[in-house]
Amino acid sequence: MVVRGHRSAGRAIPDCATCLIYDGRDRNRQASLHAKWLKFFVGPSGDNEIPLLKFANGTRFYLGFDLVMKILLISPQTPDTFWSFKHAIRFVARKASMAPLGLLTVAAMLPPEWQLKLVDLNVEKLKDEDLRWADYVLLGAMIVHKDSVREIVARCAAFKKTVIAGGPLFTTGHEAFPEIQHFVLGEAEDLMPQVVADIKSGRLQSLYSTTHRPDMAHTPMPRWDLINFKYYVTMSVQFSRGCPFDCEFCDIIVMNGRVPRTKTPAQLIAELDGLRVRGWKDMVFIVDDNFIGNKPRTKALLRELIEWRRRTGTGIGFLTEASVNLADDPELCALMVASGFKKVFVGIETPSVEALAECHKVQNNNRDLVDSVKTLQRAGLEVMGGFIVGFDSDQSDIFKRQFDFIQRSGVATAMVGLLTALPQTRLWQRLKKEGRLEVESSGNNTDAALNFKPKLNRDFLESGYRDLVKKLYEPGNYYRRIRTFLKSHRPAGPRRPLSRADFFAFLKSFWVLGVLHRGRVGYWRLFIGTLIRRPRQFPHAIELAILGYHFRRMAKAV
Ligand code: B12
Ligand code: SF4
Repeated sequence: MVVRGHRSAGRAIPDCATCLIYDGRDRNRQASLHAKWLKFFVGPSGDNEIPLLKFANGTRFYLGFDLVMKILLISPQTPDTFWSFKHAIRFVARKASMAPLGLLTVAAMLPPEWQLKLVDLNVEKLKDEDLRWADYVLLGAMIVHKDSVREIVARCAAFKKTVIAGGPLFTTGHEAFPEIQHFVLGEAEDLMPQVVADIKSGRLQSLYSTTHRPDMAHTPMPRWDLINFKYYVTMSVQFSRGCPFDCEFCDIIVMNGRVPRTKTPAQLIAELDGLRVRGWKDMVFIVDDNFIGNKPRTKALLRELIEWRRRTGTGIGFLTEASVNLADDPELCALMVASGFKKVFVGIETPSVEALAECHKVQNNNRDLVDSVKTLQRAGLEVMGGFIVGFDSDQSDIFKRQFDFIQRSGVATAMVGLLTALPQTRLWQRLKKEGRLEVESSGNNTDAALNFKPKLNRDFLESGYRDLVKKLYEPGNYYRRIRTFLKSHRPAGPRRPLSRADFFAFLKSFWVLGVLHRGRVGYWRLFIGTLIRRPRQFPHAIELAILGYHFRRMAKAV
């Protein structure tokens, strides 16, 4: 019989899955291949195939078969921290804040005929039968998942399953996982064809990596079919990777580079449409490193998004991450708001100009940061902010300065973290050179644990950090911040229809925040005040109140 293969001196070379069936030299491999599903196919032969049938008109056909692999994709458990939103998620009866987009994207790079199953440990348990079923396990993780990763890998080992690991955790530190045999480091687009070929041939290499940054125009549409939307609060998509700035502590530029690369607007809109036709109506997080890294392309996308909204009448709203210079571009802000953006996460970091200079956050320096935040709020965007304490130049008054700064800005969702040296960043390299690097980062910059020797006294810094976080989320201060925000915020752009989940979350908040919780006075003041003075902002105010409940629970645990 003639099979598809690579022609060499008139015979098929056993370097692809098909031909391995005939490769009697490797008894083990042959036995395992018999246990797998096969996909047969007939097709017109190209130059590389040996024809099975030849018709009189010269058309030639070949018969081939491929292995249909069973791939288990696992997303590890995210610990409960500020970022897990665990206590807020309960209000909307969902299980996790976001779906694992990295794995969903990698899944789309596998042959479509392979059988895939995705287990996100944040929404379901990993069953023994899942592991038994799988031929290979694909694991995607960030640093904060370390512990969960070790547990998963141990379970895979017990079932003798081969693990292929990828994602930020491994890209920046795969050496810490000697128990894993196969890694895909960096962006997977250019590497997966080889990984797939090697899986088929049973000759997986231990390391796949490249310094080349793939063109995102070739990134496939995520495999939404692998997840159940009802478990998640937000869906995520990605338009660009990379950021033009060069902040010392940032590992994004280590992983994704400083030249922003984007998908085409048509590509992103197809992804959003994929979500829409599957019934998604809620928020979508555009998880770019910096959504405005390449402003002309962002504007081109936004113009098409506005048109897409008009055409489809979708109620989907957006949130994203961007640098603070967004505030300098009113046209960009207006386009974002008109296309349905409601929130933007901005790395505000610190009121200290010395610290901004130290970490090379040039875009934040030489401006009034509170004023920039207010500009964005007036444009119709809620600003969520990242703040950092623990810079070398920080003085003992930094906690008070941060507190006043955050309160004035009206940034309700203030993610305050201790400076963390993430692997391979410029900060990490500098501290290593200075002999100040102590332990690996836990990946969670809100756990009050420094991984380097600070200039300020360690205990002072760690306890000052804890006090700051507690004070920020203390009900009186938090509700005051929401009110400051509501005063500057001018709701604009398409209105998002309230879902059933929103409605139930409101009802639940009446009971939990308005009756049971000690911050009930602040809650009712916000509730009644907003209803009377700013009815359009009422749902937003209650949403923030619910988030505050989560932050307060986490602050207590810090
Ligand atoms: C969305 C997001 C989250 C979500 C995660 C939701 C989820 N289920 O995935 C939430 C909000 C929970 C989150 C939380 C945190 N996050 Co986060 N997050 C992101 C963000 C913005 C997008 C991730 C994403 O979907 N990217 C899009 C996909 C397509 O890209 P990707 O995941 O990198 O995948 C590509 C490759 O890595 C690779 N790949 C990925 N997985 C796999 C798997 C296999 C098998 C293979 C072969 C390849 C592969 O192929 C993909 C395509 O090229 C990234 C930044 C970014 N731009 O990536 C940060 C990022 C991943 N987060 C980060 C951090 C530090 C955190 C926090 C610890 C925050 C903090 N400062 O404390 C918390 C941790 C959670 C906690 N409870 O404490 C860091 C990770 C650093 C690291 N080296 O691990 C990043 C890179 C941002 C940063 N620099 O700070 N985060
Ligand atoms: S602006 Fe944000 S993504 Fe860009 S380098 Fe700085 S911290 Fe990293």
